[in-house]
Amino acid sequence: MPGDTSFQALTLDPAVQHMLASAKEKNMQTIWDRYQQMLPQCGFGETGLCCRHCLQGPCRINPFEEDAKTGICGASADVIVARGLDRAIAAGTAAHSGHAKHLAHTLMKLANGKVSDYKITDPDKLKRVASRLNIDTDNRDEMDIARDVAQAALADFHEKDTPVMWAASVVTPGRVKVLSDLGIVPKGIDHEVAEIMHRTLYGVDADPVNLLLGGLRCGVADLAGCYMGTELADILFGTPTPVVSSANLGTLKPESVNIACHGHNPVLSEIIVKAAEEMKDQAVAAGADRINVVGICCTGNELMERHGIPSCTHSVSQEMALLTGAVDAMIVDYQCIMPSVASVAECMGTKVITTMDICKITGADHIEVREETASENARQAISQAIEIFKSRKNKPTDIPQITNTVVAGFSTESIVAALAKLNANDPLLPLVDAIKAGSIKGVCLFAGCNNVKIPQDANYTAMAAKLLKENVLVVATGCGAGSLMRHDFMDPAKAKELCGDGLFAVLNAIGEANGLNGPLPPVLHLGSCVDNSRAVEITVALANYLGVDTHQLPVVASAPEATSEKAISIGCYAVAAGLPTHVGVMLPVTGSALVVDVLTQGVKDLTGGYFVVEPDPQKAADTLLAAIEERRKGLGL
Ligand code: NFS
Ligand code: SF4
Repeated sequence: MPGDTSFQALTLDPAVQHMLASAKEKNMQTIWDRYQQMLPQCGFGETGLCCRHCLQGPCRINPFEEDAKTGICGASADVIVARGLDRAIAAGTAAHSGHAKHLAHTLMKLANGKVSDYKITDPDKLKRVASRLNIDTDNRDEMDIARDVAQAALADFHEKDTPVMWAASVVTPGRVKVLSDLGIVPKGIDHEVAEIMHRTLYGVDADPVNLLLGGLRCGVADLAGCYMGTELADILFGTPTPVVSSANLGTLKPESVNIACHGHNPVLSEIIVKAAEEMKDQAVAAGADRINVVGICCTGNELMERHGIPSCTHSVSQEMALLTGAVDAMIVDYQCIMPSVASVAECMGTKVITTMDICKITGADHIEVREETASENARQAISQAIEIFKSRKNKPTDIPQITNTVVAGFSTESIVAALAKLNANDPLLPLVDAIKAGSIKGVCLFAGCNNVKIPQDANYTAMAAKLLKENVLVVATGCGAGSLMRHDFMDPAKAKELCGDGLFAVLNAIGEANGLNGPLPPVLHLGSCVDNSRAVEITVALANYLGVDTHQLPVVASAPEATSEKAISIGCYAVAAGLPTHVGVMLPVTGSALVVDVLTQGVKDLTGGYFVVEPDPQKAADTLLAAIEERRKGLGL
């Protein structure tokens, strides 16, 4: 089914174009309508020149006028902008690490015999992580090791004498020194978030550079939260291996009970998947052929990478899943869930079910899911979905028949295993050789969201297309991965067409050596947003292998359609790791020339990394290619 091309300016995804036409017909409001109503957006907010950090405010600084150059307390534009950015970094860090802390609690409860719905799925990874944390693994009971790992994870949240382990033990030795010399090794993840709140309070830190360094340290704490989130999820639910799946709205099936898992934490979605398998008979008794679980946003990535569960849609198009009329329940945990889904669901006669104490939505049903009773809670939610299916089964649905083939599930472990088929003794050598020979020029990580200000997927697809042709190995996470998968960038059949010759030859050699009878997909799916840790892990492995530091490698990152504050904190740790990091949406910092200068230039002298803010995808790709070339030269390549 083709899309409605009159919506091309809003989204490149034909399935979403189709649903936008359908929304218009139904006279239903979407995020794109609400964006139009919001225009023109406030220029003070846009440039970061609005402060509400005390009750004397709000203060705003007009960059074009002489009169008010400071807020009422005397805070300059530079200070106001830096404080605002710091709070965004803290919010992103709190979210990623909140997700990781949730997993740490689950692991602890498992080790203490308090839960029966969870198990250690990857004991080898448990041992590897434990060893890296200097936890003894010899002849010890698995649950004792798990308890120590969970203990170490929880200990990383508060201030202590030793640095945050999930930061200090995951970067190169050289990077530890760089970060220590700058005083930006985090002391505790929660501690850093709290300290940002303290220093950005009325009348505290009024030195913009000092504020930005504090923000960078919080960004390193965000790396710890993400890394911990990935590792604990792999231990509990399995480390991804390549898996064939599918994406887009066509993954919804009119004859099935469709459950969309939306949000982030596999602590919830894994249990939904298990309970859905067990409840098939109830669905069949209700007249369905089966229970069809699909994912939205990062939960979609988590389920896809571990189980090959299809991803329905991502980020700005989440309302579209409900508009099909085929979703019987959208079960959510936290983060990136637009409150509007509850009203769309109500109009469509379906349900949004919230499950977490910290994320309730007016108009949604709430079923509190606790680890101790997870399976029972999940069954309750699925029963509701089956009830809704009963009343909708004979009604028409409007599902665009568009699906894309996806090969997902690339973890560091599975990539190394695939490379080992080319060289069992020295798996990284074939990759390093390809980089040295120039058949792979460098690596680009695409991360982050879609943003209503940008035609959905336009920047991802334009940039990835260009970089692949230039033989840059492209990896992707989060809704960036979601975007690229909905445009066939994760379909191995498209590798020849999309990749430059050098890159294709490498992807093909790895695919053939692994018995795939063809290449790996053009873009490698590394997972959800916390799984940006996998990109860091691979980069650090390459740096250690070559005996250099991460800022010297031809590795770059891009969040071309960023939305969430989480994307900002991720950008900060990419910069702290030394990567040129592109953002395709203006950050609210342009009100301060000094802050812009530090982020895009000054920080280079400190970490080697820096931000590139460039809305034009072609120019952005060129800038990243130039950065890759510069680094290749630096390495003598
Ligand atoms: Ni990442 Fe995942 Fe998507 Fe953006 Fe939200 S789902 S954690 S923040 S919108 S990529
Ligand atoms: Fe205004 Fe200063 Fe208060 Fe901010 S902290 S609202 S700039 S008086």
